Amino acid sequence: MKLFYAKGTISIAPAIALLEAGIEHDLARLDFAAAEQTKPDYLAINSKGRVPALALDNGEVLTETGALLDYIAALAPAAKLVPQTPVQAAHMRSVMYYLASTMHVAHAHKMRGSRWADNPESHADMTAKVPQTMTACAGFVEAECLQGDYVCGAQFTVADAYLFVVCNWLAGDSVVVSDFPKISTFMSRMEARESVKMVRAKDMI
Ligand SMILES: N[C@@H](CCC(=O)N[C@@H](CS)C(=O)NCC(=O)O)C(=O)O
Repeated sequence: MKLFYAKGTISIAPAIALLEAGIEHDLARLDFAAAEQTKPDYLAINSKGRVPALALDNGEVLTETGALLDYIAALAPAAKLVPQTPVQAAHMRSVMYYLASTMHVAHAHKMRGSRWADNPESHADMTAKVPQTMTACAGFVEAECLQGDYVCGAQFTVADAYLFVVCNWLAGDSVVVSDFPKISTFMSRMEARESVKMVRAKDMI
C-alpha cells in the first residue's frame, strides 16, 4: 500500500499507525507549497484534494484519517491498536471524531479561511480567533480525552497518533502548551516512541 502525505499534516497520523502496526508500506510525499494536492494527478487519486490518502494494492483508495487509522488497526490485531472493550473503543472513537470534526477544523481556520468565506477581512478574523478556539480545544483534550498515559489509559491506540499530530500544531497556533500538563506529558511520551522518532527522522513532521 502507499500513503500519500504532506509534511506536518494530519496524514502523519496514519504514517505513525502504520509503523506501530509493523505494516510495510510505500510513501508518496506531496508538496503543499507547490499545491500538488490540487493537481489533476493527485485529484485522480483523491478527488477531495486532501491528505491522507491510502492506495491499497487492489487499487482501492481510502481517505479520511479516522477511517485509515481504523483500517490499519484492523490489519494488525496483534498490535492491539484499538481497545478490546466496547466502552473503551467508543471513547477512542469519540476522541477521533472530536479531532476530525472540531479541533482540526478550528486549526484550519488559520490558513484555510477561503473554504468558508471570500472576503479577506473574514479570513483575517478567522485567523485571529484560532489561538482562542485551539486553547479551548486543548482544555477539552486535557480535561476529558486523556484518560491516563494515553487516550485510553495505559493502552496506546490509533487515537494517540491522531492526537499527537493535532497537538503538534498547538504551539504554532499560539496556544501555551505548558498550561496543559497532561498534554505536555503526553507529547513527551509520544516523542519517545520509535514510530514518532522515525517520522521525525524522515522529516515528515
Ligand atoms: N477530514 C479529512 C481532512 C483532511 C485535511 O483537511 N487535510 C489537510 C492537511 S491537514 C489537507 O490536505 N489540506 C489541503 C488543502 O486544504 O488544500 C481527514 O481527516 O482526513
